Amino acid sequence: MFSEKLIQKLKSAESVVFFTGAGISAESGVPTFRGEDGLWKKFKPEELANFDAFLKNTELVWEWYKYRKQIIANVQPNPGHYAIVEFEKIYKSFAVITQNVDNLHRRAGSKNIFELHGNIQHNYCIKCKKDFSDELILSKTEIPNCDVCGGLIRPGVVWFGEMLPEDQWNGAERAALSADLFFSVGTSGIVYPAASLPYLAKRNGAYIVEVNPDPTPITEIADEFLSGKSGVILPQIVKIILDEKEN
Ligand code: BJW
Ligand code: ZN
Repeated sequence: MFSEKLIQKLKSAESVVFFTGAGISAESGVPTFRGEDGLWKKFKPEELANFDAFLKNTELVWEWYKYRKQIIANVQPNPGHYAIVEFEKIYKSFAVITQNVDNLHRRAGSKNIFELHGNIQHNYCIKCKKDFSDELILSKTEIPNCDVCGGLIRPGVVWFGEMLPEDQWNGAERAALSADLFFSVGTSGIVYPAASLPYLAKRNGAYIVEVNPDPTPITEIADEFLSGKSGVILPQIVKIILDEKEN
């Protein structure tokens, strides 16, 4: 079912990286951004996930985030997230680089995580940067404002046109550069600079394995394309590693 080459790579790899997108959380019940189930009220993510949209349509953008905060608070990590936790126990050098803001990798038990697009549980004032809890945000029906300076409170995520958190990006780049086995899982690979990481890893000699039900631009450079759901495929790969260890 899996190629000899992949089994060989799983045996010999010293540094493993998982690069994940919304698809890894789809089986938990978190909608993806693009594709058939991906649209919220017919808005494209590009229309809502930017600072101008937030200033112009604050209520609408907050409605979208509150809707997603509620979903995320009520779902659980799935077998794909848990399989990635197992990888971290097996390989000494290991990192999860995620574009997701849903915290499900951490809740599953992954430790070395780089969050490129922030975290939806984080909220902060756009003027004085004070942090606010979800409890407070979700208890209000009106647009949330800062109790210190009156500024608008925004979700602590990265929107289009905004820089990625420097420490997270630098860590992710370092991990991608050092990877000899790089998994790209559940991402459409169209949002940059995140989508540049598989190419960077490839240029530096990593073996690229993509897991996705559908091909993406990353498929072109992938050494293996494993077509299917991550919650099904990743536990099968973990089983292979554990079986090989026993023999
Ligand atoms: C499954 C599955 C299952 C389903 N199992 N798989 C032109 C060229 C290059 C770049 C640009 C450009 N014009 C503008 C840019 C820059 C822009 C960009 O990339 N735009 C492109 C769209 C063209 N990028 C930025 O602006 C970034 N910042 C930046 O570049 O800073 C420098 C700068 C500063 C100032 C001015 C200009 C530049 C920031 C990007 C921020 C992205 N933010 C979002 C929202 C985060 C907050 C939130 O969650 O609300 O991040 S957008 C959204 O897309 C979110 C995601 O992390 C991101 C990626 O989506 P992802 O995860 O790939 O999800 P989907 O839905 O697209 O795909 C799901 C996949 O799963 C599919 O393939 C399915 O098949 C698969 N799947 N079920 C496995 N069971
Ligand atoms: Zn403030």
